[in-house]
Amino acid sequence: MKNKLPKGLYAITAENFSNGKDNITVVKEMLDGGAKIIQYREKFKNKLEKFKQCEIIRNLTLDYDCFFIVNDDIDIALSVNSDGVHIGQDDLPIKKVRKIVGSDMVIGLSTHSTIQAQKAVENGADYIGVGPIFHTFTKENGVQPVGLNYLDYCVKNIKIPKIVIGGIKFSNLEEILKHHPENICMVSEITSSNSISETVKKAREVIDES
Ligand code: 3NM
Repeated sequence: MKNKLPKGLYAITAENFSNGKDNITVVKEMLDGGAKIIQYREKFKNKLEKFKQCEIIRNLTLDYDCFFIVNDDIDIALSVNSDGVHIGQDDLPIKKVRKIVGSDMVIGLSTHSTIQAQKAVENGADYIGVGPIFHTFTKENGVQPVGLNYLDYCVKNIKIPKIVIGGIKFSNLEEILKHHPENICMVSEITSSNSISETVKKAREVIDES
């Protein structure tokens, strides 16, 4: 049966922005704070290192009933049996990814324009990333902010779940929530906070109450 992405806060690892904590520690703290979706995103480790971390995280997320998504590495996603895989515009086309992962695994695609969002739906993505809404230091290749107009377009026209991302902080969260997207992602606001579990808890409260 097809996996179903929960609504609400979508948490992502970012070891470089985690005050020296490794991904496993970060994930444990996110789970303690009640995270219900965690994406493993890691751009600086080799395949074996990533696989080993994902194996551990898969088991932790199962214990906590948390949806687990692997970024970029379809082979790792399959080998640890994650709930989903997230890919970008320069990765394999969605239809090819679907053939590889089968019908049950959730496939998410980052989008940065209306055309990309429409194509994602046509090609069978299960959700799209919508961003970066604001300026972000966390994404390496520095895509320019798309702004709130793009979010507004997606909310009105794109029927699959939208994960809003990029420069989202507690200071601009209310503005994002006014658009009622299914999911919201705050990366560095969570990973670089003093208490990741407390920050996840607070973010969930604000998002779930909206
Ligand atoms: N993807 P922060 S922006 C991983 O727009 C990622 O597709 C983006 O990090 C996209 O919350 C981004 O720290 C980084 O700004 C977001």
